[in-house]
Amino acid sequence: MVLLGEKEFFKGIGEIAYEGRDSDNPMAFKFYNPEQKVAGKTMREHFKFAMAYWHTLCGTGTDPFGPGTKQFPWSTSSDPIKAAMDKADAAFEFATKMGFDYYCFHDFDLVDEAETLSESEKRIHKIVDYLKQKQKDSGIKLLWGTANCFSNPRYMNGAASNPDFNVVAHSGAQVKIAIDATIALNGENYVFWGGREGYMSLLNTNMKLEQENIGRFLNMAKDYARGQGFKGTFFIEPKPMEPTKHQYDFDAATSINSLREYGLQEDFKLNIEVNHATLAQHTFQHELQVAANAGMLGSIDANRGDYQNGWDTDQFPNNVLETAEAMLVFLKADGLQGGGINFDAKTRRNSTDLEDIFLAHIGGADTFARGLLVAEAIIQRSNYGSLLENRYASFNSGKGLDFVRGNLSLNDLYDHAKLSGEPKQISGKQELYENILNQYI
Ligand code: XLS
Ligand code: NI
Ligand code: NI
Repeated sequence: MVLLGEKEFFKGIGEIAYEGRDSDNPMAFKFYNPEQKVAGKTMREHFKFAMAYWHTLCGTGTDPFGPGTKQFPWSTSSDPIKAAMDKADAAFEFATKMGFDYYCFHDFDLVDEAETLSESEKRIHKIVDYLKQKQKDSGIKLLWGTANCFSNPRYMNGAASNPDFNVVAHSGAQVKIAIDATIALNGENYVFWGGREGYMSLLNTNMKLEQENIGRFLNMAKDYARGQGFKGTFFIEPKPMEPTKHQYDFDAATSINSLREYGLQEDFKLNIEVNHATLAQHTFQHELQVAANAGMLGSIDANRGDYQNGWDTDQFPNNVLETAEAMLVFLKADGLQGGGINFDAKTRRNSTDLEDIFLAHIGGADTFARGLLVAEAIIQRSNYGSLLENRYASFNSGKGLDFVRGNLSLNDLYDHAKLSGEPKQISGKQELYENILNQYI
């Protein structure tokens, strides 16, 4: 049963069902079958799909060349609380119809920011009460909350990294309120994407102080949330550039290093976004692997970029080949720690029908489902696992094993090399691996 508020916003659209790959129904899943078990867990459990409030409910299609193109029927009231409640009704109607168990938001996606901090806080409290009821009625949960400390002009020089302490404090207040909201809604995680934490010119920047301040700030936020009983995980979402030229959380490796430097490695993990990975000149799977290696693969922002463009186009995922490769990493890492997969993606500016939002999410969910099925098949049915293992077989016995155990010195390597002579050439067989991947698509 679809639980609705006073009105139905997505008229004529029912619950999206799994109909299998032969279905011609555009409003049905072809691969995402929530209850189907893959590698020991249902798809629903693996993915924990979430609706991203900002794109889905607030993204009207503005770009640098023109205003929004989409008239959302939930944003019509001039009363901010009424408008926020309508938006929440639309959000929960959408997630319910999609069969998604989660949603995620920035503070001011929920309700418009007011003139003063206290008035904004009051508004957030009101809408949080409303959302509590919506969560209760629908069973939909909060995957994570976050604070938008980058859109308001006051953050033009950064938030926690701002050269002015007054702005740092303001963002602290905003993060406190957003953490309170996340806890009140039983949010499972809390995200920090360093919106404008970075710089445009080194000439006017004290990089060391800015980064140290971020470390202090994140520790304060963590201590506050833990003090309030928050048990969830904090995520850093790396991104190399845009809006600033040099973002401090450039990529997974950089962010992991910062977290260790700040002493936050026990409480924080990473939220990896596909398009941020590609902007950093990495692949999505590379970033997942880096996070997994550090035990920090926390959550995923699903989308894709455009390889001919250099910005965060936030398109919906549709590349099965790349997603399958990413799902190989995902399955081998035993999935995500605490997080899920939210669609941090927007329909194109000229996709103006309300149903386009459904079509986009259906395609995104199907892409991940198909990728997961391919990855499972490769792991279970092909010789991929043994091929990869054999590539490193020299470390399983003899001197190689001694090396891995840390029992050799540089002199031991010297002796070994002298004894064993020129190493035999061993092919990397990349094309074979690529063919296996293709075979299971
Ligand atoms: C922007 C980010 C943002 C975060 C949440 O590029 O992806 O949407 O996910 O603040
Ligand atoms: Ni994101
Ligand atoms: Ni992004």
